[in-house]
Amino acid sequence: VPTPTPEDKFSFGLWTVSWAARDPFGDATRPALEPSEAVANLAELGAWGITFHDDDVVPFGADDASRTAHLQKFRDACDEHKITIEMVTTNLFTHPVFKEGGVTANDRSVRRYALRKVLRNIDLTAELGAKTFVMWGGREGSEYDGAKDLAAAHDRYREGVDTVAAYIKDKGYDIRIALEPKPNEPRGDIFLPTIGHALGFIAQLEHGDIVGLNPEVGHEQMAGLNYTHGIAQALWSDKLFHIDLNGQRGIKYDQDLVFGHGDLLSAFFTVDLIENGFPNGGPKYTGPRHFDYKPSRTEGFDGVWESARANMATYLILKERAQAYRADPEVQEAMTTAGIFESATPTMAEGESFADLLADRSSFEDFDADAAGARSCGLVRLNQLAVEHALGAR
Ligand code: GLT
Ligand code: MN
Ligand code: MN
Ligand code: MN
Repeated sequence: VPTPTPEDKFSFGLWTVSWAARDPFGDATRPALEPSEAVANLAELGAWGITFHDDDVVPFGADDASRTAHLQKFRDACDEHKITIEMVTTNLFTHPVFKEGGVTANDRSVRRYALRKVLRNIDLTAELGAKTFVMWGGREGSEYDGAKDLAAAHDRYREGVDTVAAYIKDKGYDIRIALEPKPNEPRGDIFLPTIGHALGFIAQLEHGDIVGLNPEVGHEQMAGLNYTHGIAQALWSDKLFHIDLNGQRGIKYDQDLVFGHGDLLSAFFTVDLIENGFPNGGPKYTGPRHFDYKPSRTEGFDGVWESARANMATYLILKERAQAYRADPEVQEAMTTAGIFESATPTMAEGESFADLLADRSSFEDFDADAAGARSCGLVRLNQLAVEHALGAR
């Protein structure tokens, strides 16, 4: 099993290993973990980076002196263990004030408070040198369709994100915003439920040039969607700013399992895309390999560190397997047969007009649709080669 090194650029949410495992039905099964202890243990395991919410490090409502002290202790731990703070995010979901939403709350005073909390956190992000600012709108949504003016709510969401982005530009900060979609939980229905919804929203922004996505494996799969396809479209749109890797088993509550402990073959193709890129070239993801998971409630601290290790080990194994898959001449041949490389050829020839296409009898009048319909695409063979590589049988 490969061992991770900082070159692998693995990072973790501070809230992942620190999760005390309280769920809606049961109390915490583990004691709270000191942020500095989390940093030390992750570094020991080979992680490169860490991410956090304001409230993960500084208790909500702390005064300025205590805020400075908490942040200093955390920064010292990161410096000591050579851990990079690569992303920062804001907790707009735990305190009851956000129960009806943060930047989309019906109550204007709550929205103004939420925005102030975010802007303060942007300054902190810049101070710490983190380049990505995630906005996960866990409380932006509703349980009941009549609970919101849905157009006004989207206006307020746009106003909120644009205000944050405008502030970043005004200050000259080198920070990009990454929106994180999720279909539901904690709200019955959350706004920007999927990658596609979020891409559509970004296109409506005034400052959308510095706004992209932080898609999470489990969140897309909770909606029955294909994560690899989703991040592919985000990449193709130059909007894949960050990723949240974890595992999920089907359409149910957010499981936040270890990466690969959900749909393993999907994880294989996700790693294949991240590490090897599109078969015909194109944009590649070069950001941190960030894990957002929860160590199962059944585990003590031994299990917490085992699960942190497991995320990285599984990723590295899949990376080896995906590289072997692409390098295998039999796979290359199967990909050729399947038309993967032919798909890169534009449908219209260079300079070809509509008139040329309409005049090309071979494309329609003389085209044998029945013969084309009868062809074998070779996709089962290609997929079985992927399965055999993923299983280490080749
Ligand atoms: C929360 C959520 C995650 C988000 C985090 C960012 S917080 O744990 O479930 O998916 O990435 O706010
Ligand atoms: Mn999740
Ligand atoms: Mn997440
Ligand atoms: Mn989560």
